[in-house]
Amino acid sequence: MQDFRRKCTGGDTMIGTFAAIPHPVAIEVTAAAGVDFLCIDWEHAQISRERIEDLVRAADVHRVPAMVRVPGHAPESIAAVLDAGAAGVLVPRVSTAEQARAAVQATRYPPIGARGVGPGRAAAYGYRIPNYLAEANENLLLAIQVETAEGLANIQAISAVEGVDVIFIGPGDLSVSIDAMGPAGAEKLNAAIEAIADAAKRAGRTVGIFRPSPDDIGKWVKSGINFFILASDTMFLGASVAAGVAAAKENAQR
Ligand code: 3PY
Ligand code: MG
Repeated sequence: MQDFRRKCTGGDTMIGTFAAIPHPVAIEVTAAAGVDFLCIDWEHAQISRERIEDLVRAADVHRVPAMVRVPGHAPESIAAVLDAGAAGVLVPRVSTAEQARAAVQATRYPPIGARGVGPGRAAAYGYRIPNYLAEANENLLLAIQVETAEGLANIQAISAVEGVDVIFIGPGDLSVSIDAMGPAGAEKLNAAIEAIADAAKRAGRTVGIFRPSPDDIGKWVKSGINFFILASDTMFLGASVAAGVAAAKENAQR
């Protein structure tokens, strides 16, 4: 668990998935299935703040790092999930270096950042504050999403911000923002992804991306991307039910 950040920034290929089902059972099933990490999706799933702590706790049972995608840039949201014991944060829609610096400030304790100290679950409810303080800046992963035309334009300045570990590409939002949706936009979208990955790598950042399916992971590894969020628990559930029902119906015709 403690080596999550070291692995992500050290070049290991990391395969995680989004957790969108707000129940500890779904977290346990996913964690037991062999993912390298989980990313609880507070941006796009209906998960309450209190429930996030229970989901992190369920991942901890399996010793699988659980980071959280926060709903925006508010330092209070970042502090809340880190205090709950999250292994890191994924901050969506970062489009300027200033926003990237604000994410660093909210994630890191002084002297690097300005995160407030509190007796949350991460610090054993106060009993381990000194120990947590000594390790947090070293262990917590900060990933920021570049997924807008403005972020693409500012990628060099964003990548240069010290304290950011992972530049994570959101192809869905990016395709909408740069008008590169569907098969017709594939070439433009791929060029934008490559441009972001190149700039981030040159600045020494780890590069991550969301992929809805495992089919092209190898292609992106060759482009220097090593941090993947593969689909989500809801997507895996839907695909698996659809495939099972289709196979049963086909079998029933024989
Ligand atoms: C996107 O594709 O926009 C994402 O945010 C994926 O995580
Ligand atoms: Mg997005």
